[in-house]
Amino acid sequence: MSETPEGRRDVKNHLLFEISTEVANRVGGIYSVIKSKSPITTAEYGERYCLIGPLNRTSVRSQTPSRSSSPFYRSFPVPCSPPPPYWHPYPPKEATHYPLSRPLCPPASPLISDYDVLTQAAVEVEALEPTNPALKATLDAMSDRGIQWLYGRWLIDGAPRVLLFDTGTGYKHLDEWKGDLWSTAGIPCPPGDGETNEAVVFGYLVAWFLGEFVSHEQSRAVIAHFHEWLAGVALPLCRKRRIDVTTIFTTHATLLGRYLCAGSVDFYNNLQYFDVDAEAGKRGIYHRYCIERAATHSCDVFTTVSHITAYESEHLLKRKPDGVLPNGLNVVKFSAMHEFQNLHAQSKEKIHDFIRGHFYGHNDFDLENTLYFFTAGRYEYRNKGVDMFIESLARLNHRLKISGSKTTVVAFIIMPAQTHSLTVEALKGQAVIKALRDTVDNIEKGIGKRLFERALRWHDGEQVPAEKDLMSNQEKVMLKRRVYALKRNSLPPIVTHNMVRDGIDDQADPILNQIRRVQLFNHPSDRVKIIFHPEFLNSSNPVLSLDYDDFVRGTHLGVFASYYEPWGYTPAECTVMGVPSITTNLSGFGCYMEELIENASDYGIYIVDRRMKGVDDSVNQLCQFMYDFTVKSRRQRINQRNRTERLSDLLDWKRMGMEYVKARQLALRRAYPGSFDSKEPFPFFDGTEQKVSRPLSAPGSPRDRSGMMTPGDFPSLQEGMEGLNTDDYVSWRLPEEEDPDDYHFPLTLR
Ligand code: G6P
Ligand code: 1S3
Repeated sequence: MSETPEGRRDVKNHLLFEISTEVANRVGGIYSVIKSKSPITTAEYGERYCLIGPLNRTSVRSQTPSRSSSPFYRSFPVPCSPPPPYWHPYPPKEATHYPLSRPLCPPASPLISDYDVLTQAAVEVEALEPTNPALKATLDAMSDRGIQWLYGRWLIDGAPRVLLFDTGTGYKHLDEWKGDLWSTAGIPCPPGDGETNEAVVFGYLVAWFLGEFVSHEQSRAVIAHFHEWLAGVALPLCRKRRIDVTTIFTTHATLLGRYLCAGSVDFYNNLQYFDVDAEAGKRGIYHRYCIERAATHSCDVFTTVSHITAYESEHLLKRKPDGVLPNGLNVVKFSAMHEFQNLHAQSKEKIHDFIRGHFYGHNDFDLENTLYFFTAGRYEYRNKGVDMFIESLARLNHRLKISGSKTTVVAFIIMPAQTHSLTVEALKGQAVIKALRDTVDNIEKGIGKRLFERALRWHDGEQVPAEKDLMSNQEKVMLKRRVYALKRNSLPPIVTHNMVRDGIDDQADPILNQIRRVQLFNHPSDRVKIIFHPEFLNSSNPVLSLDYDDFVRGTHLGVFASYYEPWGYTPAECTVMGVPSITTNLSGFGCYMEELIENASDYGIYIVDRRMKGVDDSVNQLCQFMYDFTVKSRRQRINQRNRTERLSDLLDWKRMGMEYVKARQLALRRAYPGSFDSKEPFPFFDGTEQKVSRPLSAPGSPRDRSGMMTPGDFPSLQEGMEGLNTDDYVSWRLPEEEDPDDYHFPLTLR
């Protein structure tokens, strides 16, 4: 990468473009990454930051991307097809009407109907007129060639600027671009792969934009940060066309990793032996693999999200990442510790309500002595460890039974699959319980009224009214009818929805089949009950009316026994909500926590060894973790939740974001070495007002890690970092444990 003939580009006030197909497009984990990272990135860059994505009209219109309708699903190699393409625990947001202050730029053509744009803008983006001259000139030039786009503010925390290209307006060049990709980069694009076509069109539009933009903006350096192979086509183009930008590529998983793990391959022990081209070819993804590998080798700085995926990338993509950029979260702290504990109790009460309905006629277990476990994620049966979860639940059931435990575990599986409706039983359960509650409320009111009236007329020497006289005959009949309605000849159902798999019924569903195999049928004698909710959680759901966050808060333990999990947001989300979780040492999150905390299980992070142990031993370890959890007293659970919640600063972007800073620093230094004097500190931030605030820092920790580096440290990311003040990010330590007696325990403690 050369510097401009006119002189050096200003690296200090450089511009940052972040490119992903999940910008303002709720699809999966990458959406969570860029959305939750937005506040710290906009705080650092302000107007110098812009996200680039496709204008995904189809998914915008339907609000819920589906495999067939969304051009930007990542296809999954799941043998138990067809799962929903993307999963995220949060259901799509309700559309809130947002006034469009400006028209779409350029004026809308029939290709983007007002309806489409209004819906997109209404949900996520407020349209803006570009004011930056270089941006305006570039977009005008693209408009003149018939490319449509939407520029505006993404209506999320930080309100970053976004530029969404309507890929539909670029399809007229598809054949030409496919030919060019073959002749310039040797990447083949067979016909009939819509996902790759989208990636090609989007990639060419982005490369076009960047090339044009840097010809107008000649004074400042530009960093283009690409996420995942779907956004990666532009990378070889930038390199071949010698576009004067510096590039970063972050892969959030590898294509081959997903495909191989979903099969029955001993993935981790054979990583270095796979014939990657042949494996990609066998699975019909050779051309996609070529794009991913070209992106990996064309970028200035190559990164991934965890060390385990870095290792995988080194072998499957044949380049050792320069660093690891782990995923963070926007941590919202409550002013007092007990607030999140209260939220747990409130949400748990709502789950109790659901359970009363679901188990009507079989409410023979004590809810005060019931624990809620759950797993959640995209329906990747083996990769997300559902197979192991169900097997270990069966063993847990056996152990609880033989130990004579009074504890009941209700295990939820929240994994969207193909369904066509809620089951009649699920709806009926909630209805009969509601009717019973209404009747009891009415009787209660009637009894209260009668008691009051009789007490008013009470005279000396009279008996106080007897309870049996307070209930009218009509009320007794009503109550009997409600109680009889609770009779049920069948066991409480496992699944809340009618499932369709491969167009037939639920016979082919791997989760249901394994539940059948281990015979966890919600029998009264079972100490472990299972509920499979194959849908997003949503507070407007008539059966389990809770949003995902509220549901998680109300549970006791999240279980994520993943086999393939580059990072894994689900256990991280549990942690910041103070909910203990079980993860594995094959997940990026699990490895990170294991590395950082000596006695992780004390802090509510249990890590199953799926690396060194055989499958059976891992299942037993998982079962043991769950069993140990069931014997904790309420007080122990409360204490553990407090400790779990205190880990949340570890996952805050204020700390994790440092790795992104380092990657950008490295990219600039690689592209513009002459602009840096290694002896002088690199003036990273413009001024103190843009500095990311100091994370919680208190003395003492389970392991003395003072002076520790941040989680992604790789030697190359440290290149030229001597002068960079990283104190604000790296001086984090686990806060001192407070005296448990500081916490006000309720009287109901066991
Ligand atoms: C929170 C609430 C307590 C409640 C407890 C139940 O700590 O503040 O009032 O007793 O949760 O905990 P458990 O683990 O039994 O759901
Ligand atoms: C990927 O999404 P996934 O669920 O397909 O990217 C996420 C964000 O980096 C990551 O957390 C997850 O493990 C990956 O698998």
